[in-house]
Formats: sequence, C-alpha cells, structure tokens
Amino acid sequence: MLVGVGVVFFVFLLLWTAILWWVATRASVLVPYEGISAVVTRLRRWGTLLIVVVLALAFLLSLPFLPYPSSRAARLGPPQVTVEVTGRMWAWELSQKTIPRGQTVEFVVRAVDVNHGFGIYAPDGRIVTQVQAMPGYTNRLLYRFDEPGTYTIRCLEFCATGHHLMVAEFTVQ
Ligand SMILES: [Cu+2]
Repeated sequence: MLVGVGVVFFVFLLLWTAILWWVATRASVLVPYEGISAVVTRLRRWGTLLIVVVLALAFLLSLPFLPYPSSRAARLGPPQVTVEVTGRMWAWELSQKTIPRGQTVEFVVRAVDVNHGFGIYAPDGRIVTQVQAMPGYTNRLLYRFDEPGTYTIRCLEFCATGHHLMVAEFTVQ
C-alpha cells in the first residue's frame, strides 16, 4: 500500500515537473509583472482560502479517528474484556491468549524493568495498534478485533540485546 502511494506520488511528481518544464521552455513572450500581479493576487487569496477550508474539513472529519484514549472510548464503548499485559526483558505475559472477536478489549499494559513498546500485528502483518509499556506506569489500550486469526505482539522499543525475542501471540476467535 505505502509503496503504491509512493509510486503514484513519484509519477505525479515527474508529470508535474515535465509540464512545468514544457511550459517554461515554450514561454516566448515576456509579460511585465504588473500585467499578471492582479491575477496572482486573486489566485493566492482564493488558493489560500481553499487550502484552509480543505485542511479544516480534514481535521474535523478525522477527529473521531484520533488514537487517543478518549476518542477510542467514545467510539468503542466501555471494555467488555480486560487483558493484563506485562513486558519484561525479554518476553510478554498476557493474562489470556484468546480474545473474542467484535468485543471491546482493554489491554492494561505494564513493564517491570525498562520501557518496551507493545505493538499488535494483524495476521496479514499490518500493525493495528500500539502503546508504550513503562515501568511504574499503567497504560490502557482499547481495541476491537473484527478479524479472527492469530495476532502477533512485537516489542517496538529497543530494550537491549534480547529485544528481537520479545514476540508473543494471541488468538482472536
Ligand atoms: Cu524491546
């Protein structure tokens, strides 16, 4: 997906550069700046307004999808399942390894030694959600799994030599 977006962006960039090049090399008549300044001023004014409106709309429409606990709680409702998670060098402990699908799960995430990153990957390899696991602090992560399968937990915070061993799994069914 990301590679696809990158390719589209790159092709668009090449086309845009080619168009600019084509226009610039064919511009034979020099127009004094006074002749176009009114047009440019109008373009700037309406262009700026358009950008502000588009960005404001994008901001408002994306607010419910912000990954903050309050917006997640409003969207997913109170947790129906609670999973205690402990991160330590170099393993994850979960209070349960099977999670019902379609229910709001609260991961109560702690660490006993150093900072770890609690990252959950879907069966197809996408990362679906993550939160820090910190010593002396409890993080709560709400999520609802709609797809059944085996999910993988990986540590997302380099936590010394055994960091790559911090892999665990749970099943959604
Ligand atoms: Cu780690």
